[in-house]
Order: sequence, then C-alpha cells, then structure tokens
Amino acid sequence: MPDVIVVSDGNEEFDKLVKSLGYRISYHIFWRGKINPKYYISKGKIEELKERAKEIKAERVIVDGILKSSQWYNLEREIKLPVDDRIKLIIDIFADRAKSREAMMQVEYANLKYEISHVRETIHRMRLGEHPGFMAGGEYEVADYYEMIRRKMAKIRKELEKLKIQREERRKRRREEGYILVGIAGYTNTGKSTLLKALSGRDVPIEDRMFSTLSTRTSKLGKEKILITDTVGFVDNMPPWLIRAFEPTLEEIYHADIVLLLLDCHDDPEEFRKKFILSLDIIQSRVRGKIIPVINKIDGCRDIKEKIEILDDLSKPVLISAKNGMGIEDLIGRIKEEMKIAKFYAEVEKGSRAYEFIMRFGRVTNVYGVEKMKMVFEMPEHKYRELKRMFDENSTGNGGVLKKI
Ligand SMILES: Nc1nc2c(ncn2[C@@H]2O[C@H](COP(=O)(O)OP(=O)(O)OP(=O)(O)O)[C@@H](O)[C@H]2O)c(=O)[nH]1
Ligand SMILES: [Mg+2]
Repeated sequence: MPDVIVVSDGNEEFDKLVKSLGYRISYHIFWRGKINPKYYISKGKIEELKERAKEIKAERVIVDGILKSSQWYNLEREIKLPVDDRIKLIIDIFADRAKSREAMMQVEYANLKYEISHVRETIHRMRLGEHPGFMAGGEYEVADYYEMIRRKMAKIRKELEKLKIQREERRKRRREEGYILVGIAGYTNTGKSTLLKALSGRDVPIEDRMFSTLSTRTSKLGKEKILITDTVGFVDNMPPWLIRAFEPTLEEIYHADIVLLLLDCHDDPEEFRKKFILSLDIIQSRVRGKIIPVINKIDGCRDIKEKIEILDDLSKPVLISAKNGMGIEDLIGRIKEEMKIAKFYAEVEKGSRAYEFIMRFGRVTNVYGVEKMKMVFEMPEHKYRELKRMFDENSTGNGGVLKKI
C-alpha cells in the first residue's frame, strides 16, 4: 500500500475517499487556516510536511481542497513530491472504478481537463524563465503536448455526444412503449444499487465503498411497466465542471418521470441535512419529474423523526431499508400514486386497437375470454385517457366496456 500524507481538517469522509483508492494514510497534517494564495497552505505547514514526508517516505501528498494550478505547481516544487487535491483524488477513484466504455471516456475527459490546466501553468512558468523539473523537454514539447491533449478532448467530446443521442433515442423508445422512468439519485454509498436490487430483483454489485457504481444501470420493476435507473453518487465539493463531465448519468435523472432522492439514515442529522440540501442543489432546477425523498437504512437508525422533519419541506419521505426489504412495497405504492396508476376493467375484441393498446401500455393482471376478452389491468391515468378516447371515437366499433375499478 502506498503511503500518503493527508492535509485536511480531519474530516472522516475525505479519509474514506483516500483509503478507498488503496492508500495508507501515514500522517495527517491538520489544516483549516486561511488559504495562502501562493501555496494554499501556510509556510509553517509546508515545513511540517517536508519533515514528515522525509521521515515516513511518503509517496504523495493529498490535500482536501481544490488547488489552483499555480498553487499545485508551487507546492510540488516546494515539497518535491506529487501533490493531489480533492478533484484529482475523485478522478482517480472514478478511473479505478470505470468499466463501461462511456464511463471510461468520461473519466479520461475529466482527467485531461484537469491535466490541461497544469500544462498551461507549466507553459506559463517556462515563459517566465522557470525550468520545471518534472516534465522533460522544452517549451515547444510542452506546447505540443498541450495541443495533443486538446485534440484528444475534442475527439472524446464528439464520441460522448454520439452516445448522448443514442441514449435520448432509447429513452424516447421506452416512453413510447409506455414505460415510466424512475431514476435513483443520492450521495455515494447511500444504497442506490441496493435499492435497484430490491426493486428489480436483479443481482447488482453492491459494496461498502465509495463510487462502486460509475455507469447507469436500468432494470424493470417486476412485471410493472416501470424502469428504474441506478446512477453515480454525489460527493461533496465537486466543482461544476467535474459534475458536468458525468452529466450523461445525471441526464437519466433529469429526464425521469420520478426521481427517488435517496438519503442515508445512518448519517447524523447535521450530515443528513447537508447532503439533502446539496443533492437538491444539483438536481432540483433540472429535474422535470417529481422528486420523492426516500430515507434508506432505517434498520438501526436513530433520530428518524428529526430527519423526516428535515425532508418534509419537499414532500413526505418514504422510509425503507433496501437491505432487508422494509418499506419497499410502500415505495412502489408511492411511485404508482405519483404516476396516478389506477386499475381498470375492459371488455374488448381480441386483436382490436383497444386490445393492442392495453397489452402494450397496461399491466394486465387478469385476462379471460376467447374472442371477447375481459381484462383487468393497471395503467397511468394519462394513458387511460388516450384509451378512453379510442372507445369514445369507436362508438359503433367493438362496443366494448371500459371502467375504473
Ligand atoms: N444497514 C443497511 N445497510 C444498507 C442498506 N442499503 C444499503 N446498505 C449498505 O450500504 C452500502 C452501500 O450500498 P450500495 O447500494 O452499493 O450504495 P450506492 O449508493 O449504490 O453506492 P455507490 O454506487 O458507491 O455510489 C453497502 O454496504 C450496503 O450493504 C440498508 O437498508 N441498511
Ligand atoms: Mg451503486
């Protein structure tokens, strides 16, 4: 395990992120002071860092903060060790987890975007007459490298754009087939994948580590005409450009009919409130559908009442334990209620337009008859209205029966 030194205010979440990448934290530098424009941290802390790094032979320093490229440059030159900030750490974690082609492209894009600002800084310093040691070659080589990164980024952007169009088409097709699209959003490790598994019965990988899911995954909710999509989790202090790099996964949330905003009941109330507000910040202005807050991990959870009150601003939360199945039926009920899915009875000719429509957009629970079919089915209200029109227009046609039950 590579040894690293962490510079932070001691928050555990950051340590978890660092460890989730397989680093051993050999030393902590506690730092919460005023930002030093030149080095980000104070001169005193830099001295402490240098001493410790030598003692424990640390391989790199990871700072819980977002460094300007000039600060990164100055720190590395001063400490003579690679320095990563929070963004780089998150990108590296993403790179470690990415499996799908799209996720890998997104990570590469984010990484190039990060790197290009550093290369720009290096070029700037060279023009000022400095000689950065870590990057071989002169100004022209570095400038070439810069151009290469730009070309690569443009290429990836184009590819990602193509995939985006494919995804839009797929969503359109699914809607045309009468599916309701439900997206699961929330912080990393809140149990989004576990919930997908509980709802769909599909065996999905679940791990107690951050960012185990890096691509979206869509599954059907049992026999219902409902599709659930699991997404990448949120984390604190992601700069907007990095969130944008993973926009395609967020799109599944933005365009969903219903968004389940998942929260972790095991967080203490303060943490819980903070994550709720930040999650809403990311999605609320762009989500078209209805947001349903869902409190997960109610098994062994404390201060539930206080947490419910925090969420009540938005709408009444559903309480579940995705792991042991508690509340899952309530959640399905709530989704149907929000989508106004109701139960109907119809008598129609087999093979008629109305029959085909019900088979396609409804969830048929009971059907009997040979030519004249008697059917019990569930369907969203808006689809029912379309069906009703079909019956009304076709007064002399199959002369069927249609009613709500
Ligand atoms: N106690 C308890 N643990 C749960 C529950 N749901 C999920 N977990 C645990 O929480 C951890 C994270 O679960 P995941 O489903 O992978 O979480 P995720 O939100 O998909 O995480 P990322 O994909 O990493 O963003 C796992 O260890 C789960 O077993 C629950 O209802 N109760
Ligand atoms: Mg997951």
